[in-house]
Amino acid sequence: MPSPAQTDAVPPGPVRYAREGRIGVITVDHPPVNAIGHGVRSGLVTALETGLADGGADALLLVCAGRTFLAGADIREFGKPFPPPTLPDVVACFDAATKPVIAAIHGTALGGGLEVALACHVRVALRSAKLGLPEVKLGLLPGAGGTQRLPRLIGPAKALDLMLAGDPVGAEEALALGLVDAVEDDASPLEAGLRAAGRLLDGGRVPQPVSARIDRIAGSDPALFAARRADLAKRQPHLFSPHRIVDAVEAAATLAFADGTARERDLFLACLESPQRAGLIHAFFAERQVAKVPGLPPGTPTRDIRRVGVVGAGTMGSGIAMSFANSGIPAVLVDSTQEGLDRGLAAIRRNYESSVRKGRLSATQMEERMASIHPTLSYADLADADLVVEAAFESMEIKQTVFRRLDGICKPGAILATNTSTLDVDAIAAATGRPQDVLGMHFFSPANVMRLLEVVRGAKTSDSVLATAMALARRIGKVGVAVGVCDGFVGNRILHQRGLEAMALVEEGASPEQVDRVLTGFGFPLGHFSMTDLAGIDVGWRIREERRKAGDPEAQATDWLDILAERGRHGQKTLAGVYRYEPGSRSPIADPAVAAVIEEDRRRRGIMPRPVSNEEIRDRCLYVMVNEAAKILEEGIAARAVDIDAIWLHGYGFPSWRGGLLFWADREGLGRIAAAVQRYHRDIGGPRWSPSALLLQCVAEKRPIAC
Ligand code: 3H9
Repeated sequence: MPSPAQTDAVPPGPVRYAREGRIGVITVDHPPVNAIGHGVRSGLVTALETGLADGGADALLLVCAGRTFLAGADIREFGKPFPPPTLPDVVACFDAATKPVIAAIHGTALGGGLEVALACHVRVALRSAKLGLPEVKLGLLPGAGGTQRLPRLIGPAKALDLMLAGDPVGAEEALALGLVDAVEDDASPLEAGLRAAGRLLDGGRVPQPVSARIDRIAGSDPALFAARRADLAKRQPHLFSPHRIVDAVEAAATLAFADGTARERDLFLACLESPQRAGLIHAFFAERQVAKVPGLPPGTPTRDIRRVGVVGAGTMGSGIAMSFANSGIPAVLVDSTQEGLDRGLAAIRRNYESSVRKGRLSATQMEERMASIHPTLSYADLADADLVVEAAFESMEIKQTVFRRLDGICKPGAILATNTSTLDVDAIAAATGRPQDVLGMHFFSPANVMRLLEVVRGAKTSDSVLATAMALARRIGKVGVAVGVCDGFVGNRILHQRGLEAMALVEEGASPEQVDRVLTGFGFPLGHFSMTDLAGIDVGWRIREERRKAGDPEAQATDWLDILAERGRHGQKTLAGVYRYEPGSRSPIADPAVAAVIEEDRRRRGIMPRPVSNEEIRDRCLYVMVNEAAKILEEGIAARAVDIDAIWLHGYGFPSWRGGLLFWADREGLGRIAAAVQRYHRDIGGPRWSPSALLLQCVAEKRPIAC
């Protein structure tokens, strides 16, 4: 189909108008994702006015060029003044159009983009399109009429489901919901839109604007809103915008359209002003920024990864193999015993079966994924792997032996990665004759679920190996963050310091439950000790044993956690750790037996317990993390504050609405943090409280550490 001829009526810009027969075509062309910034907003209004004035156009079609329909408001503009026309102004112009307007959707129609489409008379989507209102993930609500129009189209209950989850739905589901009027087999959006416009004109019946429809909201049950509020109070007590979404949808169901829209505007502005909005938008850009590694030129050649190997079929190795299988990359899974291999495969199958039961995976997909994991006892099967991830026991001796073996078997150019969480990647690389091809790929448990991947660059790792691992991370749906070599890298190094502080607080008189309550109150999904139970106390115990052997001064004394581990209390997996667990439940229950072990440990050390305030727990647990993060930046182990923020957001459940550890630290006040660090250094001591020079420098220069 020829592309519409350009008229001279609208000057070149991100939006153009042209006519195709009886249809006036408005095309938005604003790469990469057609975000609705100021230029697009004014272009849309001008193009719409041109189309309405064009005597040859009986209907108007809105389409987008490039890979997607409008991806929403331009997020970079939030927090700055919005020059008119605002997005609600644009949407109002479409709503009031005196000719039928059709939106043809491809790629993703998100947020304000979907809201523009909702103000059109008809929506047609390509079968591959996705539609959603993800504003809640940015601490916002749909603020361009979405909270008022969507309930009018699909009913308040479904509208709340969509807006509170923020996840997009596919075109078929959108059709079933009534969100779109037709789904077209994949053609160009222009072709699909012109076909739909032709049908509309031939049929002669133009649907009412969505704003005028009331059948889906008439007689809405007020109990719906009360139930949603109660559910949010339980599930997302910290979050601001979901509650405002319920208020706005209730307004749609109870007020006239104009009044509901005014209410939406007030609620949107309240969200816009909230610190949570700033935090969540920082988190959004952090995820994208970390993909660009400083010093790694864009376009660095990457190696082709078609087939991978995983060494070790334990919890980590099985999860890593699943991560690859889930992305269509076949994996050879090697273990040293048949028993280990069987156990790993059984765990993988159980995991997939549970996804099938929950409807997240079809039985056929499960079998395809199982078939793409090739179990073997023979290292020789790794000969043609393009990349091998070693996930053996956390012991330098074992890892060096594995790497020596891999070096002898793997083809030249294969990348050899270690999943170590604490050991020296350079020492592991030195066991091979190809240290340039070695790096760390540190997955987080459960590896098939957690999005973080620390990509550890060794002293000799080549640019192309690093670039390949970063690209692979994206391909398997992970957030890859490049870090340097040090004990624990970035995430676990900070976690280790928090762990020492949490232990010290318990020794001084706090209970593990109190420490955990303070951390979950801050917004972490799990407290420190619940997380220890989840990871397994034996893992940390083994690491502490390595540290003790290595003579680390902070890890020498056996503590009450070691005593629990020695007594077989290894955490959730043994139904007993710092807490106890009922079979089949993950809910921690405080255990007097553990309180007795702690008490005994205090007596042994001659410590008289004292009451510890929640505020002290909060400050000590968080400030010790900030101090360590600043040292990591100082040493260049992380290149930017945003890398540390992304690591804690995606690997350790740092509350995304707080933006990230260092983003939060700036808002908490670096001066306050530095003063406390210096005080704790004096009163508590230990290397973890020695103040970071960078932290003190930022305070002296009155500059933020993050942004
Ligand atoms: C909203 O609409 C509010 C309204 O209700 C009310 C207003 C009054 N703005 O993710 P990618 C950039 S709130 C600015 O790698 P993909 C992104 O940073 C908005 N920039 O691509 C990156 O830049 P860079 C609701 C944006 O193909 C580049 O585009 N909408 C925006 O993997 C490529 O992004 C959303 O929340 C934006 N809206 O995924 C949608 N979106 O190259 C947010 C992207 O410099 N966006 N960028 O790093 C997405 O979910 C994904 O980007 C999308 C494409 C699925 C569209």
